[in-house]
Amino acid sequence: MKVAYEKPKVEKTIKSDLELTNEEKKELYALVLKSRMFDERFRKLFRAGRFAGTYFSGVGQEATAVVPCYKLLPQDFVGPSHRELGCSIARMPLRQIAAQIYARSHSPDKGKSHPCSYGYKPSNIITPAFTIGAQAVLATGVALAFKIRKEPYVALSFVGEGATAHGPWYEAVNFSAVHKLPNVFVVQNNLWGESVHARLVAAFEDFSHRAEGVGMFGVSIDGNDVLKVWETVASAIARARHGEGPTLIEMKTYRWYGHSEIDPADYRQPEEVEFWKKKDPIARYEKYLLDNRLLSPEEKKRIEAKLEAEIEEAVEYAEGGEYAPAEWALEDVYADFKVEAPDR
Ligand SMILES: Cc1ncc(C[n+]2csc(CCOP(=O)(O)OP(=O)(O)O)c2C)c(N)n1
Repeated sequence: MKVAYEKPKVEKTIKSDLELTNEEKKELYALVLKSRMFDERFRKLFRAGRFAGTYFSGVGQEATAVVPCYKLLPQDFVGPSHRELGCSIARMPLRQIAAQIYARSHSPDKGKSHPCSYGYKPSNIITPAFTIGAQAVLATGVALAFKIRKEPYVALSFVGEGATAHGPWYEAVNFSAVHKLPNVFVVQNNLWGESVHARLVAAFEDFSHRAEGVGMFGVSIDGNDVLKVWETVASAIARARHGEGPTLIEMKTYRWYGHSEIDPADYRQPEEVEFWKKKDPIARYEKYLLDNRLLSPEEKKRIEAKLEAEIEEAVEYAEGGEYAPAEWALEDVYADFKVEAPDR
């Protein structure tokens, strides 16, 4: 089969983005806050019975998902897991996210997936497979294609620490290391995989050790420090774009609520939750911006009001939609393309 492939045109030089401008720092603040406000609103909507299924909140770990996706190129690939609302907040219209959670037919997946499966083709976000760790396998395959096609793009994947104990994730990471692929593997260590503590998943504390076993560069950072996450991810992305291979980044963080909204999370001690709430990534970043006069209290209020209105508009959009008709169930299951017999 011959595939006519046209190399896309992109700027050859990638602006060195390790330093954020003051405007960008503020933009990033508005994005992490958007993730927090949207997430808290949707927890309430679920509890009020406004949509079905369940809801996976990422409150407390927003920096680990929003920040890596800030300023990616549209062609870059993002493989989120179930808790990565933040990736989509950075790369997808809010109303499309809301419609996805409500499983309405005008959502990008036409209302066919489980809530929190925020796939969005226009910005290369793959829908989470719900087999935890699977997005690392997909991201590795995509990164291999980028390398073969000599394209300067990167493929990011996101998993919790629990998923790193699964074979497919490890195989993907190993393959990427061997072939020096343009991947960034984010591991969000929020201490718990459902009710299983990280101690029962690995015999070490720092999940960046997983990188050593495959000969990959790995680093463990405070995932609740917005600028640290930025700096680490931006340099990993720059390395990947310049053919220097993949990076594994463990981000230490915490989910404030249960695994999903139907989990009371009573396997955790209240002191642990309180300890981590004091490390709130958004409050810390906000303090940094206010202390350095990069943000004023008035601007903060204006941003909040704007976000509130945007979220309400997204809820209205979702609630105004219909469920998908039953006959759609078998559509979009197989790709519709013709395979030509190879010349012999
Ligand atoms: C292969 C597989 N096993 C089990 C599950 C059920 N499951 C869904 S999420 C989850 C916990 C994942 O924990 P972690 O990877 O640490 O991510 P977190 O939920 O903490 O973000 C489990 C066990 C699944 N989806 N896929």
